[in-house]
Amino acid sequence: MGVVPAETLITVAPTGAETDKSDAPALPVTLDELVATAKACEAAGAGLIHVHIRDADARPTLDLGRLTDTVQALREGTDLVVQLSTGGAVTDPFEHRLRVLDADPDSCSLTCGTVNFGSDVFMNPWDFMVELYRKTQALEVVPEFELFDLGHVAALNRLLDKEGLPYGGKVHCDLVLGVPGGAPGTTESVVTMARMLPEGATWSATGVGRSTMPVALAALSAGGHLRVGMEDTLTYAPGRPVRDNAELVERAAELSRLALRVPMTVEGARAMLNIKDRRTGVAA
Ligand code: KMH
Ligand code: ZN
Repeated sequence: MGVVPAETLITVAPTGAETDKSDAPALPVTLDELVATAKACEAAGAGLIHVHIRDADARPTLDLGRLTDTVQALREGTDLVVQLSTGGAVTDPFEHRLRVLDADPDSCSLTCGTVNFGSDVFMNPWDFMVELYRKTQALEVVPEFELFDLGHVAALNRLLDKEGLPYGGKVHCDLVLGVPGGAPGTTESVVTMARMLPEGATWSATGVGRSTMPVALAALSAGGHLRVGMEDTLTYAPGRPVRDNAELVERAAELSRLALRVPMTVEGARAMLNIKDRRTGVAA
């Protein structure tokens, strides 16, 4: 796991695909709401935004036109690293998930294996992983490897062995813990999975629901970065709903400072991940 870095990349995942707007009115589901959220989270210390979008009825969608407009709007309104989800919703077909990259994001998620997801199944078979990975390399999009379970870490190592390094040469992972069916959101999961990551990889962690705080504290002490947001967490404290995504970023920034690690700037995030600068067309 190595040395604890002096800075913390804070990723915000503001929307997700699972929560209904009617159950969480603060969930950003329109483009205007998403851009306003992104600006507030950038001001609060976020460096990267993990994006799921919704259609006109606030249902999850991977519509390519909407995704393209979203990337452009976030790029115009913020300097955040724009990461599109290729996980989408559990019902999204593989070809739509592959097509996400055509929206020209800076980064995309790439989940390294199938996992039970409540009473659903989030499908990520090997051949799909490889096809998606090759497309990230061809389009110079930096993948973030989403790891829901220990076997996903083994699959990531196998992917890198067989297919080489990602675009930009940096391996960045996100431990997604506490999903019903995946690794639990505990310090033990954080440490066990982080130890198995490829040498030199950077990683963040997020704990779903009540595991948010244990996972965040474990990640900070183990040298990881933080992902927070309403995709994963709807309750700020027992009995108290999250006000908005920015307050989760503010809490992450405060935790980071308490751990004597400053929130990473967006330029720091771009450098750490070796993001191709699509804002100016200048290669990383
Ligand atoms: N919504 C989940 C089924 C990702 O964004 O890549 C998948 C997910 C992972 O959220
Ligand atoms: Zn997601």
